[in-house]
Amino acid sequence: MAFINHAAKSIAIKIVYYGPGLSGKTTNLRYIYSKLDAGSRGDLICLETNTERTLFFDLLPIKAGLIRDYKVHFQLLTVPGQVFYEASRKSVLKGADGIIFVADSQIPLIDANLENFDGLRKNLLEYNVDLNAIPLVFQYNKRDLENLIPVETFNNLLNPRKLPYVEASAINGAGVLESLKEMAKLVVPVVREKLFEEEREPVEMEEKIEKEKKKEKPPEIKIEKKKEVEFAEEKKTQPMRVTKIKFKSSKDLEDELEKLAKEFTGTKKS
Ligand SMILES: Nc1nc2c(ncn2[C@@H]2O[C@H](COP(=O)(O)OP(=O)(O)OP(=O)(O)O)[C@@H](O)[C@H]2O)c(=O)[nH]1
Ligand SMILES: [Mg+2]
Repeated sequence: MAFINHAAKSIAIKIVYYGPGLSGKTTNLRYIYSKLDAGSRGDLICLETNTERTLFFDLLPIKAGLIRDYKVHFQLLTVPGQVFYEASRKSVLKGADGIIFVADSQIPLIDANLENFDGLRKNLLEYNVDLNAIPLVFQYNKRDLENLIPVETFNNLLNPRKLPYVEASAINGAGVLESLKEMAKLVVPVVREKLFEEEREPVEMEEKIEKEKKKEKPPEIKIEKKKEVEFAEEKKTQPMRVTKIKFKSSKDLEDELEKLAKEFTGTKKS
């Protein structure tokens, strides 16, 4: 569930990049980082092993316009894809508002994709979240390589509900921003409804008036136009600044993630 701070008028939407090991999740975040100006994003936080593989997660906070007069921040997170990091993978999923499933398109990896996707379903269920009920976008990555799983096969196996999917080559940036935009299209209306419809419940009269208004014209998603999930794309590549934080144990992960979300939206724990 998105984190809202009424005092600071800000909302943090948590998007998790999930997928098997080495499918290109971290590469997505690095590309997004490189294309945003410093004012539109925070530092990239990466926890990698010395082989550059994600140990716990990568995190990138970015600004993305407004919902009503609330500033919207997306927190982009990756999970570690390697099989033995199941506990961390599950922790990172806690409170996710949307999932971008980064699949590896290479034919030998078909089972790895399916197993990982099944793991996603199970891990979400442990938080009582149904995979069918959460905003989900598929990214079929590494389309620049040869010997690829056809898109149709991917869709038959992973995406029978015909959700948005993007063919990508994250290493070249192709499809990366598109995947994020597809996610924003799905997740922003859901978050908006959850946060503001619930809040309006006690004010019956106001609600009725709102409903009447809605009948007349379709609901507007009020997002600042120039930043509307365009994420202020920059031409020149930004120098990479990566923050590394230390953990005592993977048990601290959930607390740390929550703390980072609050700090970014202007609330510090008192
Ligand atoms: N050819 C090709 N290589 C890619 C693409 N995307 C990522 N890679 C490469 O795949 C390797 C793994 O990429 P990462 O982004 O680290 O993968 P990951 O999903 O974060 O991996 P884990 O954190 O270990 O789960 C790196 O060598 C990338 O350069 C792509 O679109 N095409
Ligand atoms: Mg990674």
